[in-house]
Amino acid sequence: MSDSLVIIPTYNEKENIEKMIDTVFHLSYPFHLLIVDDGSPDGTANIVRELQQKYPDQLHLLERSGKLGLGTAYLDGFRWGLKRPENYEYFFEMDADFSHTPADLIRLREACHTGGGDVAVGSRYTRGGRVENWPWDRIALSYGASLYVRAVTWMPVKDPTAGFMCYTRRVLEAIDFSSIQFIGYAFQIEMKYTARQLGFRIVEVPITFTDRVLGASKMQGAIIKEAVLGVLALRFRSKK
Ligand SMILES: Nc1nc2c(ncn2[C@@H]2O[C@H](COP(=O)(O)OP(=O)(O)OP(=O)(O)O)[C@@H](O)[C@H]2O)c(=O)[nH]1
Ligand SMILES: [Mg+2]
Repeated sequence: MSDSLVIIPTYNEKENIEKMIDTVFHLSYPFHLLIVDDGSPDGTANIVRELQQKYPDQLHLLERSGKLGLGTAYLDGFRWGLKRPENYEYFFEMDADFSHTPADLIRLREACHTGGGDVAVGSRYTRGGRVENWPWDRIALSYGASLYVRAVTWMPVKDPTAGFMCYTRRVLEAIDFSSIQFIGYAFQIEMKYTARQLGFRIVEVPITFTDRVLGASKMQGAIIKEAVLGVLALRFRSKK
């Protein structure tokens, strides 16, 4: 049994997925894993299915028919996890590409379990946080985005686009998933913003974020556009 479910959305992550799964299951805390795969043409789901023989009770796979986006992958994962008999208390978001260090899951969990957080953010831009191996223009875009979000929403979170997260059950149960509209970076902002509006406490845990080494990025212009316009929409919505 475990009280913690780590959700990893995947799209063409065959170079990373096996090592990621093995790494998570060798951590000193017994996390469970749910991979949400969107019919990856490279066969990522087949690798997961084989590993389920090795980790039958801990490793789960949710398969969707096509590339439906990161936001709905997480929402489907949360819905799946909330109904499980394990009665998970902590739900984590993490990328498959090792940009997030799996051992930091333990620190995120602690920030909620003993640190008083309802939500914990693995933060690049809080004191002690870092970004490694990113070209300067990518850092500028990401850091600029965080300043923009804070200016528009006044949300006191230094890394509002972060995708390395721990949500407690009470937060996910309070959020109306059908009201969540965005799919990319804007999804990450919208979830934090919604949690905050519901009065939950968000704590930041400094992390070192590393650029992916293997596999291809799925970042697209449309995701950036959604975030720029979506943040304004969030603010406007909250004033109504
Ligand atoms: N299920 C699912 N997973 C996705 C989708 N898009 C991206 N992912 C996964 O989401 C995680 C983050 O995607 P990345 O491509 O690393 O995006 P990113 O971190 O914004 O971009 P990079 O920094 O360039 O890696 C990875 O585990 C991807 O495989 C999607 O549409 N569906
Ligand atoms: Mg990545």
